[in-house]
Amino acid sequence: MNPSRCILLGAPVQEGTGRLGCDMGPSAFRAAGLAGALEELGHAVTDQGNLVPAAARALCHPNPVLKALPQIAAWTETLAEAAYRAGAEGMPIVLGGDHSIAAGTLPGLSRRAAEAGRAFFVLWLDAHPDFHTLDTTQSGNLHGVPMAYATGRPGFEGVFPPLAAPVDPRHVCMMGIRSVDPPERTALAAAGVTVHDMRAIDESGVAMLLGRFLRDVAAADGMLHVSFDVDFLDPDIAPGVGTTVPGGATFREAHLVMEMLHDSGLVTSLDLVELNPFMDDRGRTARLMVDLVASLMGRRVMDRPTRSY
Ligand code: HAR
Ligand code: MN
Ligand code: MN
Ligand code: MN
Repeated sequence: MNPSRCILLGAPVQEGTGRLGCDMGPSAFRAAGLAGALEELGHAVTDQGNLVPAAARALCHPNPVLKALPQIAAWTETLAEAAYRAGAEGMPIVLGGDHSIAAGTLPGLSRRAAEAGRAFFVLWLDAHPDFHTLDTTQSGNLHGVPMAYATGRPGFEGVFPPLAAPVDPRHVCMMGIRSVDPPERTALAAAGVTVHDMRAIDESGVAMLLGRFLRDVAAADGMLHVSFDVDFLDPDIAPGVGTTVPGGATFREAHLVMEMLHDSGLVTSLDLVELNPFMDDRGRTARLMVDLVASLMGRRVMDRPTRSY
């Protein structure tokens, strides 16, 4: 990967979860030295600070459990526009905030790709597929819906902004999945999303599964967005997250994913989401996330010939 211009965008969103604390995520990424780590690797960094959401307007929906719908809809609009603009200036790195921010970043960046005439691919690193619609969510936490919205599943009309360029679900690869609700499971299969659950990782290893996806992205000359939810990682190494699910990616599995992404040269944008500094152990999770981003952006143990996938 050539030196990039990294555009840091803070998205202090916490209303998409059932608990407080993710609004401190952008500060924790900064305190853990994200910008310095990128600069050390030769990248130029512009930190645009934290975004401020558009004014929320009253919204009604028949599902009574939905939480903070007006606030998340307002953030979605703001984030889509900000990600779209940043995509013209360099590589957007969006610092969440909970995963509801992907309801803004994915549409903004897929619109950017569509205007460039490029296919848009998403690598979704998460314990959860976040594939609920506003009608199927039982928790009402809107960090559980962004992928359903961004791929154009019905039921978001009149609530979230219309999609300029829905993400093709067949261009989405999920890894690390280990907590799926029944309506999500059915819908993922019907939509043709590639889901590598933890069992698939156990059986085949991340290198084989990711290599296959990266070859597809390269063959289509696609743009690749990585949406990295902290709970992709095993909670033993990454406790700073609200929704811990046992049996996640190990330290080396996660670094290998990042190292392969770097070598592919395909990544054009990144979300870092669900970091909850209130749950963290003296900044340990924030520092691990910064180290993983460094691997994605070119930090390596030994020089080696660049591999293409
Ligand atoms: N599927 C569950 C729900 O909808 C849990 C969603 C949890 N989401 C995140 N992001 N932590 O991946 O409530
Ligand atoms: Mn998520
Ligand atoms: Mn998750
Ligand atoms: Mn295609």
